[in-house]
Amino acid sequence: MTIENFFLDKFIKATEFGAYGASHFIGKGDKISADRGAVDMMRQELNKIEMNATIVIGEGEMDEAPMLHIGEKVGTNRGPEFDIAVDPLEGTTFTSKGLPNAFSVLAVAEKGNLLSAPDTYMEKIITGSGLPKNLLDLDNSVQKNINLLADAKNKKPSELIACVMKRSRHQHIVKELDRIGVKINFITDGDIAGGLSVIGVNSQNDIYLGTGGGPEGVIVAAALSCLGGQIQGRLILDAKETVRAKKLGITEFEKKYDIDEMVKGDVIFCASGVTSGDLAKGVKNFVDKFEVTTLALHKSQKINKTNTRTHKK
Ligand code: VTB
Repeated sequence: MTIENFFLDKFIKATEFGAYGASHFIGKGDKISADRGAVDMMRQELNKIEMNATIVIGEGEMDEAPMLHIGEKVGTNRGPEFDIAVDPLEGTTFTSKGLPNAFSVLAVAEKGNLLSAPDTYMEKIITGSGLPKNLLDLDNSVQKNINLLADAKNKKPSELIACVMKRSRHQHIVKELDRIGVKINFITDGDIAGGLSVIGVNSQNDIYLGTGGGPEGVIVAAALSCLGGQIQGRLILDAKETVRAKKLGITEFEKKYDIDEMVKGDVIFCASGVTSGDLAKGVKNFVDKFEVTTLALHKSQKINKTNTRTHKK
């Protein structure tokens, strides 16, 4: 089964309006309002779509904040059954500080085809296309993974480039990469864009590694499944989060998920820029209209396009 073509445009509209909702708060130092602005607009658009959809990746569960939460039903309640992963504002800090690389993003699959995970941390290793399946492993040493990747890419380890989010929890990774002579491109936030930086023949990076958000892990997996990349992820769950994970159907708490276990079947992925960045240009606000740019992927239709549109306010 595939997701019908006409849905792509409707999901693009959901992230376009999500981005617009956040854009009022660019540079205003208020992460919470920026997030809420994106959530409200995205929800409004999702609820117009003729579908029977459930948020499986979102911000917290039922009893939390007025966010698009895990388990929330969206759509008109008529039509096909979808599972949706949302990050209405990826880069709340970027938005509040007026920095590049904030966007509104979602991924859609048919019911049961997206990993439903609590919003905890996830260890991740991400690589691009054209590599043997499941080449790298989170339980390998950094050295071993780099050697495997270098061999597969016919390069020397010191010719590889890694993307790492700047966090003290990544000290051991950085130390190892330095020792091997791998160049590191640090990001301060935003590991969806960081993860996607390994894609393409002229990709900026060869590998992304480190621990970031679990929701971001599933969303990037959805995009990677359209673009031919790979990810391995493992949720990091404390006692309380283990209880939440159980409720969502997770039974193996230390499982390493390969891309095919996070995302199955057809996928739609849309990311609309709030501030300009690697994936899309930012929102331009005019008096009565706004312009917004979206990276849109639809796996079964082999669609990979960047779309700029104008909407009335
Ligand atoms: C992660 C990462 C996101 O926020 O969730 C990060 O996946 C928060 O990490 O892309 P810390 O708790 O270490 O700050 C982002 O960078 C942006 O939402």
